[in-house]
Amino acid sequence: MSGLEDQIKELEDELQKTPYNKATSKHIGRVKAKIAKLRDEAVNRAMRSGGGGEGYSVKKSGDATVVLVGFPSTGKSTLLNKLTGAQSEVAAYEFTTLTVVPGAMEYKGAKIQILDIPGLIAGAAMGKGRGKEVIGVVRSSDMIVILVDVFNQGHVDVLMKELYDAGIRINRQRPDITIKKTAYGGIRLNSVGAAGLDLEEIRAIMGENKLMNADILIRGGATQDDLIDAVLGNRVFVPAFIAVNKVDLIEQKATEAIEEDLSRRFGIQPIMISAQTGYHMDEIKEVIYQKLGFMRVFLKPQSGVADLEEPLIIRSGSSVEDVCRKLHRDFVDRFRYARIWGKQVKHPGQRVGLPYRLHDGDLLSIIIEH
Ligand SMILES: Nc1nc2c(ncn2[C@@H]2O[C@H](COP(=O)(O)OP(=O)(O)OP(=O)(O)O)[C@@H](O)[C@H]2O)c(=O)[nH]1
Ligand SMILES: [Mg+2]
Repeated sequence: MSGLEDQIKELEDELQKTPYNKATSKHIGRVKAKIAKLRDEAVNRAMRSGGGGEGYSVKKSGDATVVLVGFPSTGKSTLLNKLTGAQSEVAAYEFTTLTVVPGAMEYKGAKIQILDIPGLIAGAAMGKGRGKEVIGVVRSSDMIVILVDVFNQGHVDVLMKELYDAGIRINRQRPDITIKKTAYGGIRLNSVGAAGLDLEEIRAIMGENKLMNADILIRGGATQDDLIDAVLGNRVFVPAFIAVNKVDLIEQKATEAIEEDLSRRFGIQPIMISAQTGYHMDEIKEVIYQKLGFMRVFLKPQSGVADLEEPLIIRSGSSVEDVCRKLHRDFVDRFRYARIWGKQVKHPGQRVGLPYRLHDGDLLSIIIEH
């Protein structure tokens, strides 16, 4: 163990022993901020360290990228092959996959890229195993499938911790916290709704990060961890779900017990699958599709009738610009304006620009220069 890890361990032990209440909240805030800073330093150090160095480069393609995260031999490659028809090597020994293997899954008109990666192990966030390379790929994905097998449901806890340590926040909205450094005036707090933190706690956390003067705006409440995340930055917020593989190897009753335990402990309904037999493959595709969020947009040519048969499938929240990019690389440069018909427009045929965010079922006409 490095000195950094020892220090983190010591502080974590202290945190465990301290109950959170009004009297201890300031101290806890300070300890948490210390841990987060040390961990960031450890992760950065691991990321910078040499030895096999450059990390993986994967070309993103399709409408979204989903990454399969799990311990070695849980069946990531088997699952990738089943979902996409890719041919990632499968074997009964650990660390079969040593690089990133992409596959393409088409579902309900969406093209979803799925990435098979080397197995993750405890300590990955600090660079153990192929942690350094793997974490980079996970951070830049649009969704994470946390894969364990029926004999190792406890791996979910380890994987969650590794992801957290690597600055990856799962199934959460980014807290709405704005920090503006100032020249003087100390730490000042403004909040919309209850802040959830008192000024003393905030000062303790900011002070630990050498921030003595700043205006802080919290909308919709925040925890100490949220504030620490905001101070340190560099956090990614990614949706995820748990899949439990190899259910063909145990009895139905045992499967149900695992399902119940995981959904109770993590508040996420896991999906029980067998990548080998193909059990629940349509279900997992549907979960991926639903969780990523897609919508349909109908296109109407500048002169002509709309194609109401075949909608364009794009991520929910996409803008007119996103659609232009998808249709043709020139469209953004040659774009003049667009017209929208739909439930959310002010009037039928409303004129909009590139940043306009579309809604499910919108009818869109793009006017370009010729
Ligand atoms: N019975 C059963 N075996 C499975 C299932 N999925 C995978 N396996 C087996 O489990 C072993 C490991 O599968 P892989 O797909 O190589 O696992 P991996 O997660 O990619 O492993 P690494 O690349 O080493 O990280 C192989 O022997 C597979 O045949 C399943 O659903 N049921
Ligand atoms: Mg593999």
